[in-house]
Amino acid sequence: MINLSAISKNDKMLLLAYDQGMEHGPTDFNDESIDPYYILEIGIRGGFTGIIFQKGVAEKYYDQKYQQALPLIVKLNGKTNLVKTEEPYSPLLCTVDEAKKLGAKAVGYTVYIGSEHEETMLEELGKIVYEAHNNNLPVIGWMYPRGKNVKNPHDPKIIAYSARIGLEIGVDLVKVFYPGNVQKVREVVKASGKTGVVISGGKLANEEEFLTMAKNAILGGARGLAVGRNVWQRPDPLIIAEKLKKIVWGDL
Ligand code: FBP
Repeated sequence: MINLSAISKNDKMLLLAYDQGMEHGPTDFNDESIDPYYILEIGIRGGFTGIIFQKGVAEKYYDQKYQQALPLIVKLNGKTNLVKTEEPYSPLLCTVDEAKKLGAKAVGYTVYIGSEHEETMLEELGKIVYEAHNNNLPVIGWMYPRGKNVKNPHDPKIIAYSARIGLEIGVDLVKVFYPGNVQKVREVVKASGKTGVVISGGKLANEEEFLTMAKNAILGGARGLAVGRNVWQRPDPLIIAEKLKKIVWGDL
């Protein structure tokens, strides 16, 4: 089994997502967060166990200084939000080999479970798992239910199904939506078996709500969190990072 130790601490992880420039565009950013160096500093000073970039940002900003202190996760596929299709597909933009050369300690790939293009994404992910594991790199599956076949992407049963697909296809970690409470997180964790679970952040939420979600995720057995906007869209990201660290590493 592939080891997740390169992107975790004591088996738990706090990952900082910063691929939103591709997925949503600069409207997610302000004058500070538009700069990848600002995010890298949050990653290091906030004690994150990994930073998630698309390959272009990784190539231009993941300088040596960061390579020592903050593990890189390269997101291999991506899409914009300009094409308003009901059936999303996220094409492969980077190979495992390129990610490895950029210094990645893990790779990520989004599957829109339920989309009419699901089969293409599952096929691509299957190949990525093979290549990444041959290179001893863990794979994180962004398992996001989407498309007109999915009535409610936040239905805990659909989230558990998405997590299970991650186990079936061989990813080492699934990044899934928060299913709503501790018991539902437990069910998702159970469905994903030996594949670990990290919970996604979503749009900037009220701090209390966000921290409750984080606590429930950990209490339910998730291995950690993979969040972006709820950290770097706040005026002081290091304060929320401190609170998240306490939750993830045991001070509930
Ligand atoms: P956030 O914590 O900011 O939601 O980031 C998590 C993430 O999965 C990112 O990696 C990705 O860019 C974004 O959400 C995609 O969001 P959506 O699919 O809802 O547009």
